[in-house]
Amino acid sequence: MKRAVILGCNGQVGSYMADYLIEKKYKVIGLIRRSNSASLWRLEKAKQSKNFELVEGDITDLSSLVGVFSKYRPDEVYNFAAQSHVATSFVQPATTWAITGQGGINVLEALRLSKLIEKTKLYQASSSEQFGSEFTYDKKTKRKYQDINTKFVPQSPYSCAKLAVHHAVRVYRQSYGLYGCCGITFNTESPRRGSNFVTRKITKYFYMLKHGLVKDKLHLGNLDSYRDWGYTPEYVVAMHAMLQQKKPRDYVICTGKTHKISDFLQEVGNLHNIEARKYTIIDESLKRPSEVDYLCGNPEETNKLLNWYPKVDFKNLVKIMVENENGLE
Ligand code: G4F
Repeated sequence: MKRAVILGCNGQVGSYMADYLIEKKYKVIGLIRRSNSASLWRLEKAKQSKNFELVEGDITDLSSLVGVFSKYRPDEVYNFAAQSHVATSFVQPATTWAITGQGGINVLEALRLSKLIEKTKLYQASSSEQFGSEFTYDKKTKRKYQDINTKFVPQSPYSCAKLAVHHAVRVYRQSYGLYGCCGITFNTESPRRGSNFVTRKITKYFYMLKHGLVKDKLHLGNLDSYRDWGYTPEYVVAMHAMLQQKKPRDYVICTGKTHKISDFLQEVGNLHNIEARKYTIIDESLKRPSEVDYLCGNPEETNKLLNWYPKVDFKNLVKIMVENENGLE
């Protein structure tokens, strides 16, 4: 039985990865921080499996990682642990660095110190935020996109931290023979998304409005940025597939389609039969000091290399999120 350790397993992506690996007959060890507010609602399904175990640990604490890796000697480690909210990273840059940046370095060092660097495969969650405002322009198709060859010009403390770990994975691959892959993931959404991210914030608000649970208007920031939104349960399939290839390398995980935040808002309104914009206020304080205006991945290479083709399109994604919204969390 293969063993996998998931760092950040009670977050959105980590929880879907836990479900997927359990289905694939892995023994799954999920690392969670000891905290009074540790939220486990996303792990309801995983917790029913006898092959799922939760252990206490923290990626900011190197010795706790060494302890877990030495005890379980995993075949695969998936690192989703992060302070992953971009706007928060402007307010708490040092905390973001400690968790998202130093935490990622700790994962690499813990593998090395546990003498697993050549045995255990590592998936590192990189981010399309690392591109900042850069894109590649294809003159023939007149398409603007980001892929593995697009330059990284990070624009937030969060993406600086992510990029540092992205490069560190390459360094450990070259220097110590690590099988490590970075999945440069574009916005990944689902009903398990945290409600401080814009998609869930919108679906939750309109659920509450419909049920008479909210009277105020919905406060949002910039509605004009473009995001390439995909469905998380499909994305974890690509992440796992990366670790099953002959050689390690980095990939982008995306749909190749992009929409404005205002499109998402409108589509949620359509599904509720209301004009969503009427219930919305633009709140300047929610705009970021530096905004990434346009993200649209080019999935072609990943499609071919991993034989991975996501099926849930934008409209379906919004529908899934609206239909599964319960106003909680
Ligand atoms: O939902 P968001 O907060 O996601 P963002 O910043 O694109 O980051 C997400 O995707 C990244 C991958 O591309 C991940 F690395 C990262 O960890 C995270 O998962 O914001 C999306 C857009 C932004 O342009 C933001 O300015 O929505 C805009 N927005 C407008 N009003 C808002 C709001 N975002 C949030 N969170 N809250 C608002 O009220």
